[in-house]
Amino acid sequence: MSQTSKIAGPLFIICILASVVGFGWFQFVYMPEVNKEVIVPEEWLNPPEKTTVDILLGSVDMDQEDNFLPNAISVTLGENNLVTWLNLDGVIHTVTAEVGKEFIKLAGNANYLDPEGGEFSFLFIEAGEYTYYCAPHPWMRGTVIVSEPEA
Ligand SMILES: [Cu+2]
Repeated sequence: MSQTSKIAGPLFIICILASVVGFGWFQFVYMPEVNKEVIVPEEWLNPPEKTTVDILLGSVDMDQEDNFLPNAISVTLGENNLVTWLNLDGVIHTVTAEVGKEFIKLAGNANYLDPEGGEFSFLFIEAGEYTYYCAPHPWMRGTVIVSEPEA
């Protein structure tokens, strides 16, 4: 018997075992984790208070100090985590997200808010610090800090 054929048997068994373990992990650990439903408390989905960020008249002017106002806000889940941006300027602006999978999906570069009254709302349901900007006017920047309610 050659050297090679002596280790072929054990190697084959190790390969089979590794496959079984890998499949088991995929089927019973990985997939349930991926398919797990995220349970969001009812009040987080229907917060009693609204939060509004105005896009001020003249925001298109790079030298104007205020554009998103307030440009940094803090909200609490279940209280005021529905944020609405209202465009009061005479030109189109965007709310373009930099952080958060769902926020980025809904608030992209083409998330245009019409002049004089266009709005965009987003319900934050995960704590974190979210930044965004206006795509055509990238000096316009804002932050939303989302916190869980205190227990
Ligand atoms: Cu803009």
